[in-house]
Amino acid sequence: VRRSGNYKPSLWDFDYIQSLRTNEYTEEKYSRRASELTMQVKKMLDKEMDVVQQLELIDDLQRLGISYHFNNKIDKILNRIYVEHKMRRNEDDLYSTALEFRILRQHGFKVSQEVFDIFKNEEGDFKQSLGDNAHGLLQLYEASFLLTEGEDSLEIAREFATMKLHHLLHLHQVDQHLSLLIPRALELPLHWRAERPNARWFIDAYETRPDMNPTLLQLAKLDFNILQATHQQELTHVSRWWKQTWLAETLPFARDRVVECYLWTIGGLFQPQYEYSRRGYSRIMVTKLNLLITVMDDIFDAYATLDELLLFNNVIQRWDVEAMDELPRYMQMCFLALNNFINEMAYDFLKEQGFLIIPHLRKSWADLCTAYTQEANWYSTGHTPTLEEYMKNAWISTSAPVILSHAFFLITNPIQEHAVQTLYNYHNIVQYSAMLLRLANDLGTSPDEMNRGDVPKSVQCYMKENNAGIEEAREYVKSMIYETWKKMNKERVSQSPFSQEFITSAVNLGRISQYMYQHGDDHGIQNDPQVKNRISTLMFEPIN
Ligand code: F3P
Ligand code: MN
Ligand code: MN
Ligand code: MN
Repeated sequence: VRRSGNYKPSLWDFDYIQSLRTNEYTEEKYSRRASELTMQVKKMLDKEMDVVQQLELIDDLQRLGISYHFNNKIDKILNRIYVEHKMRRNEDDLYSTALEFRILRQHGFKVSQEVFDIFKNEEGDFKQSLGDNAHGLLQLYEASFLLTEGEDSLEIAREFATMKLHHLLHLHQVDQHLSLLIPRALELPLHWRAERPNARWFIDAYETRPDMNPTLLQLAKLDFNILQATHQQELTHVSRWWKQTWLAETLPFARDRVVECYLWTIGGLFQPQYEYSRRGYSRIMVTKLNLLITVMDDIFDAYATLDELLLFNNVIQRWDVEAMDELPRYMQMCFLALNNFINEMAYDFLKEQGFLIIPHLRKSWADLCTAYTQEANWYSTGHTPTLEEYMKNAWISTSAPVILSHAFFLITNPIQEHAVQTLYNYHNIVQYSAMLLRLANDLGTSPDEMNRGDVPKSVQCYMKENNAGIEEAREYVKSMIYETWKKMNKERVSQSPFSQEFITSAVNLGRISQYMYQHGDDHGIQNDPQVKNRISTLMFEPIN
């Protein structure tokens, strides 16, 4: 019997998406104005000011989503602050200590957790007298999420700050601006948040801040709107491709999610960049990839019979185009679309960098389908694996290794053979990114997956193994996310053959996963009434 996810049609139809082609923010007068404002902010960054003020400015630029214009200047400033930091005696101001710690660590500088020792008593607990310092506690809270495994002091800092912040909110003892920021931080810390959605939210919050800087605000709004227009152009492009493949029509059981697939791409994989050509191409390709992944997943999870998918997996393992004959028509459509896509990407790559990546791309798909098939076998035999056994397969079945290996070839130039090999050994950075996707996905999608019939997910594996209830299991999965971030925090600043941009992409894929599944399942089921609004404000509505 074929199952179905009962997915609803797309929230945005083809004509609506095509209508986005004309957006006034593509006009040159806007980019000219943005350049002027950028120059003004550069001057601000050059001005003499206190370390704290400099850090606050950098923090605001980052949260507003415009720091990418100032990467060089920010690096220089932070290098200087870091050198001074090592000479300075630890200060006893919690706010500035935590702010400096977080910003420096975000940028890969080595700062010891011991900077917080001064705020602790003899027993090693944070001093109770800090408990009404809301500004300081919020900074401490955000800073604590940059911890790595074994950093107990930061672990204690997080517990202390979380408790005290809840308490202050409860007593209504925070000013208006903080009463916006604190609940949001408690929901998800800044370090776990995807940049674009966060910028959209923060711009509104910043506008209400008594000491906000109008130049920053103007630039942030304008830049957001210009980027949104660029993204819309790319989206219309992908949407035409998707229409031409006719896959949504051929596979009516599958999710038809062009906009959402594009959102994964901008949220997860790319720092904002203007130029259409290079970045635009990469974003378009990754979005096509996401669409194909989503459809393949629905075939394996729900629609195909076990016989069909074993056959399909066989063809994919050998990448045997000749053997396509044996497949049902809907699988032929899907496989040929995938084959064309890989060939297109490999052709462009061959043209630009002169070697053939077809075997690599195929390999990542073969691994994905092996993992899919494992899950289908578990499902068909009614087997519930242990959580460990499940996770060993489930991080691959997220498709994150497929996404990151394609992204690798799209954003790395020139490519070193050594890096390719490391990539295909599925380096830690790939694995942790995939774990975050898997765990967040399971929290968001498993209720519907269990209703429809699907392999037990992490939540269910934990329940069975520990004879636990669902709430306990969900809490455990959340703690696994926290633990994975600790490992990620170490890995993202360790030596590796990967470019900084690729590493950031892997980290950001984890972040956008947490965004996508924060309110349930924004990608597939979409039964949260706010989902359409959430995506529209981000993708379609310019900021006034
Ligand atoms: C891997 C998933 C998907 C959504 C698509 C995500 C992309 C393209 C990054 C396939 F996250 O969701 P689903 O919940 O169906 O995955 P699963 O592995 O649980 O079947
Ligand atoms: Mn699925
Ligand atoms: Mn699946
Ligand atoms: Mn899922």
